[in-house]
Amino acid sequence: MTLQFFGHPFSSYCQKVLIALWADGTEFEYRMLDQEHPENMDELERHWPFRLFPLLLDNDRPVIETTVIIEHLQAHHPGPNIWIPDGELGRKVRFLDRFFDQYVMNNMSCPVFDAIRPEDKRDPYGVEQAMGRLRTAYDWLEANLGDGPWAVGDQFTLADCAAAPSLFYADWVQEIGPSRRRLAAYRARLLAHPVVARAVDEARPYRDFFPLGAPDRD
Ligand SMILES: N[C@@H](CCC(=O)N[C@@H](CS)C(=O)NCC(=O)O)C(=O)O
Repeated sequence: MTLQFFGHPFSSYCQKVLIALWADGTEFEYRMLDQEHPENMDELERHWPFRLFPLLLDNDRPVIETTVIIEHLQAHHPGPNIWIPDGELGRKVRFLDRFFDQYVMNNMSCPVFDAIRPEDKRDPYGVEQAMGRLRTAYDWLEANLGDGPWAVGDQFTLADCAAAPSLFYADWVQEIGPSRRRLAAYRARLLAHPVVARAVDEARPYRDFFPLGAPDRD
């Protein structure tokens, strides 16, 4: 098999890439990063000593960073979706992809990873800052997202691949709430998309892993 995907179903960044792979119907071998398969983590580390995932191996060539992986898929394993359109629309997609990764996903991750640190290594100030930035991100999205259905209009793109897992988990950390109507509706549309629903379902058995406690919904 040409493509090997190293990842875990509960990981938000892994879901970002899985959504693109599944939406295109691209075949790949799933190299699960779990305790039953230590050889997969060893191999990931050989390619990427930061041990961050997902990682894609394409004919033994490592492709790293989710945005770059999806660009690589579009260039070398294209399917029906155009993940990054040309021109101005593409620049908007790239901006929103960065926005969801940097301002939603990473701020959402801060309290999650803080909760699994030893108690004397926790960073309440950093968590407070991240939660504040997450609320700012929500307000910015509420004011700046269009009416959809997707991040840049009619086309499901890289920006939506980034948005789906980041908004899914972010709402568990800090509720979007009914006052941010447009953002809440966008999250609901994302979760109803068949490949996003698949990502949520495949991660469902691992909800006990969520360090802050997964809410009883979604
Ligand atoms: N910027 C990276 C982020 C990857 C990332 O942070 N992945 C998380 C999983 S969602 C991870 O590997 N966490 C393990 C760790 O922090 O040790 C990307 O887009 O691929």
